[in-house]
Amino acid sequence: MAADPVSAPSSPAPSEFDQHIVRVLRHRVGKDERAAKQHDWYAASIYALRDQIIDRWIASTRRTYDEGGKRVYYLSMEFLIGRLLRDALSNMGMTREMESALAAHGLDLAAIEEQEPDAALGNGGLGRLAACFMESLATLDIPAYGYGIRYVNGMFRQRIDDGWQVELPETWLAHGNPWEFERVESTYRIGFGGAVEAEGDGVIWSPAEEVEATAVDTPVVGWRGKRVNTLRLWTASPLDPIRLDAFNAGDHIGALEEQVRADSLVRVLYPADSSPAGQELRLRQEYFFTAASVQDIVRRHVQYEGDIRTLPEKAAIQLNDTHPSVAVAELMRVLVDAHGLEFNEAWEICKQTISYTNHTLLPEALETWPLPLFERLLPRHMQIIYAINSRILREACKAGCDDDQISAISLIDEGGERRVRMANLAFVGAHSVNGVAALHTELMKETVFADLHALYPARINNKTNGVTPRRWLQQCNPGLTGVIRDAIGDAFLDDAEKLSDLNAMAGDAALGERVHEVKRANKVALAEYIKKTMGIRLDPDAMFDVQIKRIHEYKRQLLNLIETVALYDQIRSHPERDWVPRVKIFGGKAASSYHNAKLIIKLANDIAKRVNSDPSVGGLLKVVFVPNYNVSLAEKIIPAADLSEQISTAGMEASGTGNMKFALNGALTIGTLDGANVEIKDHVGNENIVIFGLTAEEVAHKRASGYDPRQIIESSRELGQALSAIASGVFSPDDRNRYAGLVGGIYDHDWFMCAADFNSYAAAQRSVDARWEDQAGWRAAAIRNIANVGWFSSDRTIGEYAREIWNVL
Ligand code: B1N
Repeated sequence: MAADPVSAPSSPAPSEFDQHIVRVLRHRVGKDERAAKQHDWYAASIYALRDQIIDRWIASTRRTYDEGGKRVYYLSMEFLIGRLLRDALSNMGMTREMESALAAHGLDLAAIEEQEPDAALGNGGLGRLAACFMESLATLDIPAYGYGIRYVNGMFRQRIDDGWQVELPETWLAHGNPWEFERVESTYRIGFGGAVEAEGDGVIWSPAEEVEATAVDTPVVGWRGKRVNTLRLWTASPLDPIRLDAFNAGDHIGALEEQVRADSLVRVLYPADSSPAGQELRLRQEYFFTAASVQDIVRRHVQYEGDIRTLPEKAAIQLNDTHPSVAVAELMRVLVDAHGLEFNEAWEICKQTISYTNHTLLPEALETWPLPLFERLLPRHMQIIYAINSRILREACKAGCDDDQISAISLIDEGGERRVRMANLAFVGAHSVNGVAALHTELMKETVFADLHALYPARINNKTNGVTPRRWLQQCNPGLTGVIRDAIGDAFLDDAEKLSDLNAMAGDAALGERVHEVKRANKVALAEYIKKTMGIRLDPDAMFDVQIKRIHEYKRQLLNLIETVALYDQIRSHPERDWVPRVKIFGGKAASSYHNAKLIIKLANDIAKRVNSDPSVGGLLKVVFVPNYNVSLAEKIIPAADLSEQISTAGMEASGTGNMKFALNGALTIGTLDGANVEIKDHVGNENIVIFGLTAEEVAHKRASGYDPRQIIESSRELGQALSAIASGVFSPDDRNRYAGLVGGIYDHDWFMCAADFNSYAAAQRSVDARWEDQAGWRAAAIRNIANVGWFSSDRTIGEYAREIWNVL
C-alpha cells in the first residue's frame, strides 16, 4: 500500500524522528514520500533506526577499547536471528516513536515489520541459542563478537505439496539487507590444501588454493540500548575475480572457476540439525569461518596489546559445538608458525583461551572427518593434531589409562577408516567443556566423554540454556507483558526472575481472567493466520496443543500422531462423552535427506486431511501442520499455545529451548524427564507440569536388556489399533503401504520407545483434559509457569558463562 498523504490521518507536527525517516527515504532509498511503497518505507525505517543505533555502537566499541577489558568471541556456524526490526526498536525504546512516525504517513508498523525477511542462518535450537546469547551479551554489557558465515541462502523455505515437504531456496538477501555493513578493511586470506615444508626451525604451509574472507557486520542491540555489540559474518571472494588468460582463450566458464569456488563457501546453510553433514564443502565452510575469525581475534589483540602471550587475559573464544573446533589447531598454527611460540607455551595459551559447548550426544551427530580428506585439505593442521594427540596420549598413559581408554581419548578414531574426532579435539583444546542442561551434562560425563572426563575431571561443567525474554515475552506477547506489568510492576523487564512476584497472585481469579483474555486474543490472531494461509477454521476456545520443532524421530512427533489417531478413534467410538475440544498444531522442517522425517510430515498432513473432514468428530479434534515453521512463525504460535509438547525419548534432547518459551508465555508442558524439562519441572513445581514416560536411566536399561515393543503393542488395544490403522492405510487410501515401513520400525526395534511410552503418554493427555475442565486451576497453573521460568532467561545463562568460564563479570 502506498501512503497517500491526502488520506493520511491528520497528525501533529512531524516529530524529529519522522523528519529523519523522510530524509532517509529521499536520500538513501531515493524515493519521494508520495510515491514510496511499503518496502521503501520499510528500508527507510530501518536506516533511520540504524542511525540511532550506530551512535551507541561506536560508543560501545570505544568504551571497550578505552577500558582494555576482555572480549568474548562466540564462534558459531549458525545464528538463527529471525527479524530484527521489532527487536531493535524495542530494545532502543523507540517502538512508540516509530509507530507514530509511520502513522503520520498512514502506515502501520506491524505491516512494515512483515516486510522484513527472517535471517534464517540456522537450523533450530543451536542457532537460535546463539542469537539469544548475542542479545543477552549486549544486555549484560559484555563486549562480545559473534562470528559466523553470511550464508546467501539460509534455511530452506518449506512448502507442503499434497502433504509432502518441498524445499525451496530461501533468498533473504534478494532485496538487500539494510542491517549490514561490509568491512573491506577486515579481509583475510584463507588457504586450503597444498604442502608443508620445513624451513629453518619451523615449517611453511603453502596452500594450493586461497580465498579471501571479508567481514560483514550487523549491530546487536542489548535491552535498553545499553550496549551494541557486533555480529561479524564472513563472506568469501576469490583473489582473482576472473582468470583473464582463460577468458581470452575462450574458456568463459573456466575463467570464473575461482569465483564459483569462493561463492560455494558461503552459498548455503547445510540444512541438517543434530547430524553432521559429512561433506567436504562443510569442512571447508568450517575452516573458512573459523580461520577468518581466529585471524581477526589475533590481529585485534596484537594491535591493542602488542604481546600475543597475553591473549587469554583479553580474549575468550567459545566454540558453539564442534563445527568451529578446528579453531584449536588453527590457533596453534598461528601461535607457533606465525608468532614463533614454542609448542608448549602455545598449547597453554590455546587452552586458556578456548572453551567448548557440546549440544548433542547422539552418536551419529558427533563430527568426525576421514583422515585422508582432512590431511588433503588442511595438511598443517593435521600435523598439529598429531602433535597434540601424542601429548594427550602421553598424559593418558602417565595417568594409568588402559588401551581401551587410550583409544577412546585419542583424537583419531582408529576403528575402520581412520577419522579425526572433532569433539575430542575441542575437549582437549579447551579449559572448559559444558553441556546445555543438567541431565545432558551428567550424561556427557557418563557416556561420550567418560574417558576424557576421567582424565580431566574438572573440565566438564553445566550451563543450562536460556532464552531472551525480550523477544520471547515482551516482543512476541505484548498483551501478556501488559497484564504482568499491571500485576507486579516493571521490575521483571530488567530481571526476568522477578516474574516470581506473580506467585503470590497465581490463584487470583481476576488475574486468571486477564491472562485468559490475552491468551484467547493470541489464539484468535493465530486462527486468523491459519484461516488465511491454509483455509482451516479453528475454534479459539478449543485447547491449542502445539509441537513445533525440527522433525526428528527422537523428538517423537510420531508418538504425538499415534496418540492423535487413538484419540480420533475414541471420539468416534464414544461420541457421548464430554471430549475436550483440541487443536493439534504441528510445525517443523525435515532435513532434505531424512526419509522418515519427511514421511512423518506426510503422515501429519494425511491425518489432518481425514480428521478435519470427518463430520463425526464434530469439530472436537482438528489437526494442522503449519508450513514453513521459522522464528517469525514461532513468535505467532507460542503466545497462542495452551499445551506445549516436549516429548523426546528421555536422554536424547540435550536441552530444548522451545520448552522454555512456551512456559514463559503461559502454556502448560506435557513432557518427558529429558533435557531442560527436568529443570523446568523443578522450577514450576510438579503440580504445574505434566510429566510422563520412561526416565533416561530406564531407557538406557531397557535398550541394554533387550526391549520387545511387540509385547507392549499386543497388550495395549488403543496403541495396537492406532498403529494398524496407520499401517493399513486408513489415512493413506491413495497408497495403503505408505506407512507400513514407518510403523514396522516400531514393531521391529522402536529405538525411540514410542510403544514403551504410549500408555503413559495417553494417560497424561487424558489428565490434561481433566485439568482443562477446571479452568480456574488451569489458569493458576499457567500463571505459576510464567512466574517460575524467569530463571531460564539467557541473561542468567550468559551470566554463568561470564563468571565461570570467561572470567569477564
Ligand atoms: O541444540 C540446542 C538444544 O536445546 C537441543 O536440545 C539440541 O538438539 C540442539 C549439528 C546440531 N544439538 N546439536 C545440534 C545442529 C546443527 C548441526 O549441523 C548439530 N543442535 C542441537 C541448543 O543447545
